[in-house]
Amino acid sequence: MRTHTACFGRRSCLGSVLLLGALFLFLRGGAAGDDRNTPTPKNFGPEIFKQRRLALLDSLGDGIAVLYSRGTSGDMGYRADGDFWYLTGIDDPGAVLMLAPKEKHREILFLAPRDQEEERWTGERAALTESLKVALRVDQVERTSALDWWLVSRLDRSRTLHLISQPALPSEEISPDLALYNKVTDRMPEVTIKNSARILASLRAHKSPDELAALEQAIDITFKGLTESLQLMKAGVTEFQVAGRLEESFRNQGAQFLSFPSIVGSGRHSTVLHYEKLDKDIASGELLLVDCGAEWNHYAADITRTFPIDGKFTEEQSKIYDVVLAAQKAAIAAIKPGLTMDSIDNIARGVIRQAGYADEFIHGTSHFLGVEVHDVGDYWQPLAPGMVITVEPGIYLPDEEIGVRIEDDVLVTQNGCRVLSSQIPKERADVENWIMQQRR
Ligand SMILES: [Mn+2]
Repeated sequence: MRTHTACFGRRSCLGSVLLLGALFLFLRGGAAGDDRNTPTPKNFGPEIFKQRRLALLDSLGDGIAVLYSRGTSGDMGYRADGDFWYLTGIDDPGAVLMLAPKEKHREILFLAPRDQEEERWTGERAALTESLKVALRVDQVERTSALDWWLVSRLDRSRTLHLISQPALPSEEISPDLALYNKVTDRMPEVTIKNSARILASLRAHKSPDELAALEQAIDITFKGLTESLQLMKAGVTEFQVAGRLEESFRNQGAQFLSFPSIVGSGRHSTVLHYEKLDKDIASGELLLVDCGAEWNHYAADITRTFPIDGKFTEEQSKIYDVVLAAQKAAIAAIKPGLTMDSIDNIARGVIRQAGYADEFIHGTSHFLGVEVHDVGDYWQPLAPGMVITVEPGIYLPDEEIGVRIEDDVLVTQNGCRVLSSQIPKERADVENWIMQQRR
């Protein structure tokens, strides 16, 4: 599953977040917002990314790894993909990282060439200077035009090319690192390609305290956004208006990006899993399902709550809600190191099956969460402390226009787990109170 990172706002012309911008944040060690409601951004300093690269270098042992920034350009500029951002912390289009554990220059960052015409639109790009090298904590910075030379001259000594990005599916386009490796092995048959993607995935799956703090901030912003959107959530309002209030709140709190496009579905739409049209007027008596998440410093929250539009769940809605909540709680209660994603799913599914709704729970219970909303991680390996997953069972009854999903973000700890989103009400009475308080 790929993450789709949505963003706010509109920008009419070329949008590239410049390396200079990223450096600026590095050097300031976190920019303070001037709005009193804005939590102080805690952007990671370059040392955190350095440590991640060192951990990867240690695990690779020898050989060479090349990683391309495979981000997306949107309204808010260029955003690196999860792997590249995790290792470098920079959002710079065209950047390439080379890691070579046994070489003198173990970490080289290649940046796209400068273009004076382009820079008049998008701003000045960094020059290759000693201070840039120091600011990025790498051994060398080069232009991408030098990549061939650095690679070939090193392949004389190290004959292994490590694939560290997640392999693409057969139907997807081949990744640029593997495309490069294939060209190399066509020309240098003595070189071999080794799949080392699990190493990076495993590093990313184990969250450090800094990462957990960012994730908790993202969750808290999401909670406040939901609270604010409740003020607007009533019959006659259109789904996209609720989404608008929600996302405006995220942005006012300093979250520039969404974890994914918000899902705000009322009535029958509450039963559509990835409902994105949001064009329906919300009617009295309906349920409203909101699945959303703010992103904070590249970490994505992912929360779902289901609300009764009139402020009180009907008897029928309550019946379904209670089954989903019981399933979610049973799954969370079981989470501890050693358990697999599959067994968590079985526990939630068991509760729903017993209530007679086995066929109405039509998706999986959990996914990994982190830099991407569907984060990397091994779905068949036992869970370990530091991993963060979602728990999100649901029941969908289109004919009754009842869709209920309840989703929390959960950290696996030494002895069990901790719900990172425990401040967000989910007991039926608490949800009703939450709505009532916002509508006073
Ligand atoms: Mn989710």
